[in-house]
Amino acid sequence: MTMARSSSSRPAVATVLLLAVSALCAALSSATVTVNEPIVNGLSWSFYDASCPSVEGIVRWHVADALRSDIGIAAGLIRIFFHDCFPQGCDASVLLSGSDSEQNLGPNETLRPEARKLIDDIRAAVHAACGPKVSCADIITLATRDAVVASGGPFFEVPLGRRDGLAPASRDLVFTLPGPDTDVPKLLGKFKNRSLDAVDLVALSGAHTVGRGHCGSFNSRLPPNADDGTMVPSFRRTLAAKCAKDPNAAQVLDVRTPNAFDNKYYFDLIAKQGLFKSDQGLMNDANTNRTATRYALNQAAFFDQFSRSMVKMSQMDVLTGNAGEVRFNCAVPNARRGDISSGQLGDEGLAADA
Ligand code: HEM
Ligand SMILES: *[C@@H]1O[C@H](CO)[C@@H](O)[C@H](O)[C@H]1NC(C)=O
Ligand SMILES: *[C@@H]1O[C@H](CO)[C@@H](O)[C@H](O)[C@H]1NC(C)=O
Ligand SMILES: CC(=O)N[C@H]1CO[C@H](CO)[C@@H](O)[C@@H]1O
Repeated sequence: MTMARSSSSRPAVATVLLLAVSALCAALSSATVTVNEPIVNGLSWSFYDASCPSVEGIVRWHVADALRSDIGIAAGLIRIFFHDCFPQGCDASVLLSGSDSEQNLGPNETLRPEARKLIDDIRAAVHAACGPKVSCADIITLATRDAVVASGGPFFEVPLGRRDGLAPASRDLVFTLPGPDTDVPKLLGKFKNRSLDAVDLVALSGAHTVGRGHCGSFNSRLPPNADDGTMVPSFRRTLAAKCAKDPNAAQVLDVRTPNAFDNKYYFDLIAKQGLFKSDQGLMNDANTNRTATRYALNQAAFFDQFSRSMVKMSQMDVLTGNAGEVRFNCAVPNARRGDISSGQLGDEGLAADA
């Protein structure tokens, strides 16, 4: 009896332990995606190992701290990354202020100022620790990755070594960004023009699992004569009432889990609760609907492709080596720093050098 018990309970304990350990490993490893694609010349997986080994820790700490008081900043960072990279490459040009700023152009309007400020605050902390070695473009990239992780999404390494652009993107380039009413054939064309394919489009659109949109971005779908059957009636009614009451109202992009980085966005699409035409369209086009359905059924597949597509996008038209510069203030090209009042200078990098 005793023998039988001990011989059966030992393996039982071992089995339970093993299951617990493997469940833990699965939980940890399912959220870590290894992207081993070749990277572009000039970027490196270990770029700051010697010149600023603390950079990743500093960025992670600041992102976690900011998200504790406002989870919406995660969405703000992720969108800034897209709006930086897509028009003219990941060069932090989206952060530049001034009369020719990208921020003065249509797609700009609702980039969150809190997220922009966080990026420059992180820049100040990193420059204080290492001197002005780390570019604003790399800080956007790292902070975006960390925002994805902090919201429940996958961890993936990002190659580093980007340099900051000297000037904002032109109006024409900023307007290569897709709008919320863009149909899927046009979306595919715009993405293809940036070397992103249909799978990248479906996976990257999954970033709309966090954040918000404003009535102006989806009200073209709401009038009765615009009802094309692609939005479930109860959702239409809710949105129409909301925007009638306040035309500047905000609506979460993912009605199921608005602040969690997960695959529920694709459930929304299956339920005809995608907010933008560009979202819902993915479920109705033969080039994208199988992939979108697959991500609804398999979060790990979504996380895997999202990580790959983000690493791909993070390398678009990057400036490396001696091209561009490392900005002392993410909002101002170094050459223009003398022209503006000293009150606007974010000089911590210089102070750290002195
Ligand atoms: C596929 C084409 C895309 C279109 C048409 C699109 C369009 C939009 C629009 C219109 C908004 C809301 C703006 C507003 O009304 O305030 C928005 C928000 C957002 N977009 Fe996209 N987007 C696209 C792709 C992406 C990609 C690739 C990413 C990142 C990988 C992204 C990340 C976000 C995030 C996180 C938000 C929420 C921002 C916040 O809450 O502050 N989007 N997008
Ligand atoms: C394609 O990209 C180039 C630059 O990369 C840009 O000048 C052009 O306007 C883009 N075309 C479209 C249709 O987005
Ligand atoms: C995808 O869309 C095509 C064309 O609209 C349709 O025939 C097909 O049934 C859809 N497939 C899925 C999995 O939704
Ligand atoms: C905040 C901001 O800069 N908004 C501007 C965005 O772009 C439109 C026109 O494209 C301007 O009217 C806004 O002032």
